[in-house]
Amino acid sequence: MTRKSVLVARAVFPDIVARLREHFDVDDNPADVIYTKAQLIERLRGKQGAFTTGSERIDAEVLDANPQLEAVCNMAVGYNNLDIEACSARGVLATNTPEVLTETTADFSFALMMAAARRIAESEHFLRRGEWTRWSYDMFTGSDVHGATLGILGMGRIGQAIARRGALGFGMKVIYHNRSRLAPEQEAPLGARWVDKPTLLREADHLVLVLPYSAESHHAIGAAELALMKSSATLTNIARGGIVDDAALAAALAEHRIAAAGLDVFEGEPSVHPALLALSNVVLTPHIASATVATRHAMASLAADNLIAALTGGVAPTPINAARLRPR
Ligand code: 8YV
Repeated sequence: MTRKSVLVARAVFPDIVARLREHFDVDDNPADVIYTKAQLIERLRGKQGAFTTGSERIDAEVLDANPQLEAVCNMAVGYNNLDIEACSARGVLATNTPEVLTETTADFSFALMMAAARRIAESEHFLRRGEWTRWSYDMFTGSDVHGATLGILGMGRIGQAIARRGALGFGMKVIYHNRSRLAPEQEAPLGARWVDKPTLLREADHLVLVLPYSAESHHAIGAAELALMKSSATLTNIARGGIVDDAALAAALAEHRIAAAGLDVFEGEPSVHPALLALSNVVLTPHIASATVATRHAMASLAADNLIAALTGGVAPTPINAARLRPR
């Protein structure tokens, strides 16, 4: 059997690239160049497999220019950068990396939520500016996380891991909204209650967004939704940019219609809406919810497992479209 070729589209752990080299001819990207679409199409020439991250868009145009492509393995749980319908129609297997990042991203949602609620970034900047000269009773007073109502929009694996932390670790009352309700036996240990979206927005003290990005979830939180929230509430987004209307959020924060926000993802990232950058009641991080060494390595390893299985006649462990794949 002739050796297959794969593109590793971004820089990743050297041991992962080395493992791929045991099976394939590998074109990797240690300089970590972000390929334009034309460069991506060119780089994929003659390759049967692609190891991608959220920064590569694989659409019909890329696939049609590379009909030899058999598998696209994304190092991310979210896959809005992949046109799954286009992949399925061309018999291209797409895979993602669920499970391995669940607990790490759930941890990070709490880090952001607590930083927003307890004004950690804002007060740290104040201290560094040398403005801390005395104690005062209301200096950087925020809102409690323990015992508060945690609202979760999107209740997949990560949403459930966040609920578990809230209920068991912080004694929070957990409400959630999701298209599909959890079974009562899943809700019970989380103490979680399904509510409709307006109720979620009205009742949450701390709202966390963990739903996948799609045409339906675009601007799921805009001016109208923000208007329903408590003025003391915080909003945390670890899901995807575009789920929140960033301009509307910046306006709500500036007018203190909600208290604070913690954002790890942005519309048009790595650009960040300038109005958000100008505000002190928002904590901004550069899409790092899954960024622990162990978790990023586990993600890369799972993406490699998928690629190796897909191109060597095995069964990819975490396929997205295996059931919908058109035979090649
Ligand atoms: C990734 C993520 O770091 O898994 C996801 O969906 O958003 C992050 O964990 C990012 O997408 C890079 O691939």
